[in-house]
This record gives sequence, C-alpha cells and structure tokens, in this order.
Amino acid sequence: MSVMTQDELKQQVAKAALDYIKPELTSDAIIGVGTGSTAEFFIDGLAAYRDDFKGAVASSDATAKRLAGHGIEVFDMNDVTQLSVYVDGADEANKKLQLIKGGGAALTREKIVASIAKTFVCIADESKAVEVLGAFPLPVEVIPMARSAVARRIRDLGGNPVYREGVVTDNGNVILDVHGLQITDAKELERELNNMVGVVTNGLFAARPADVLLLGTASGVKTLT
Ligand code: ABF
Repeated sequence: MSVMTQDELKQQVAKAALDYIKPELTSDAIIGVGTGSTAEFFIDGLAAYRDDFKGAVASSDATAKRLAGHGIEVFDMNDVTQLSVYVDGADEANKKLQLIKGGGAALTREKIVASIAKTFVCIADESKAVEVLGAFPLPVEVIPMARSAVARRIRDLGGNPVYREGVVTDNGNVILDVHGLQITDAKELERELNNMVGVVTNGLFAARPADVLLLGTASGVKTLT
C-alpha cells in the first residue's frame, strides 16, 4: 500500500465533508466556509454543487475570493441569521474536539462564523490530532497599539508570545503566536486571553468546539463526535 501524502489526506477529508453536508444543500441553504489548504480542497469540491444551495459566508477575504471564483454567491454575515453548517480546518484538535485555529490568521472571522453555525464540521489530516493542545503556537489577534502590553500579560501566564511580523489580519490587526503552552483547561485559557484588554480574540475554540471532526488517516476518514 502506498503512503498517502498530507495533501491526499486533506483531499480525502474534504471529500468526506462534502458527503457529510450533502443533506444540508437545499435551495435556501447558506453554508459557512473556512480558510486554509484543507478548506480550499473543500471549496473546490463544493463548486460541483453550486446550483444545489443558495450561497456561502466566508471566514476570510481569500475564501470569499475562491468561492466567488467558482460562481458561489458570498453573503455578508449581517444578512444571515443562521448557518446550518460550517466547514473549516484546524491547526490542532483534541479528543473533546477543542481546537487551535488561526495559523492562517483568520481566527476572528472563523470564530464569528462558527458562532452562528448549527453544526461545525472540522476537517483535518491526522497530524492535527493531539492529546494536549499547545504544541502548535496559539495565535492571538491583537489591536496593534496593545501588542506589547498584551505580550507582557501573556508572559505572566507562562506563555512565550512571538510577534508574527509582516502579517496584518483581514481586520487590520496583528498576531502574537504563543509558544510553550500545555493547554489542559482550554475553556479557561480561552476566557482569560479574551479578557485581556487589546485582545480581539484567540485561536482556542473551546467554548464553542467543533461538533464533528473528520480526520483523514492512512486507513480512511475517522468521524469523531
Ligand atoms: C484554518 O486554516 C485555520 O484556522 C488554521 O489555522 C488553518 C489550517 O490550515 P490547513 O488546512 O492549511 O492546515 O482552518
């Protein structure tokens, strides 16, 4: 048996997500679509069904552009009350389906889209599955003038924040990537970071974890709930 590449695992799981959401694709359905390379495979697959649903809400400008390029109508979230489903990737996922997201700097919009989705389907290759979150540096989106103040407070919590130089988010903010964390209480850390003045949001999805994790493995797609 040949070994599957990471891209093949991502493709496999993107296809599984399409199968998973097919029942949701009705003429008035608007679906949430995430960001990143796994989500891109999903978007490209979704193109084949563009006449079967109304449109999408995108978690980033890049995703909006890719969806529009496939002829899928992109809606402003202010015009949408609820999404039946939101499909997006992650940087890490634990067994509780709590996630670290934001490696692609789209964490705030991703969290906003997730907040109105009935079902959040996370798609990832098996390299993203972890016992304890935190080996992947936790992204925190910060208002630019608060960067140093927030970095000092994060250091007090025992994290090592690194400024992601040259990156400005779609919302005009900056990112601190927090290294050296072993996140055993993700809900509490998510709350604590969000309470720091100057923090827009952080990449922990624990208060609102994924509902379903489709994990691409060499022996097929595993569905975790
Ligand atoms: C988005 O894309 C992010 O939250 C996460 O940072 C990233 C995962 O990217 P990839 O699918 O390319 O690994 O889902």
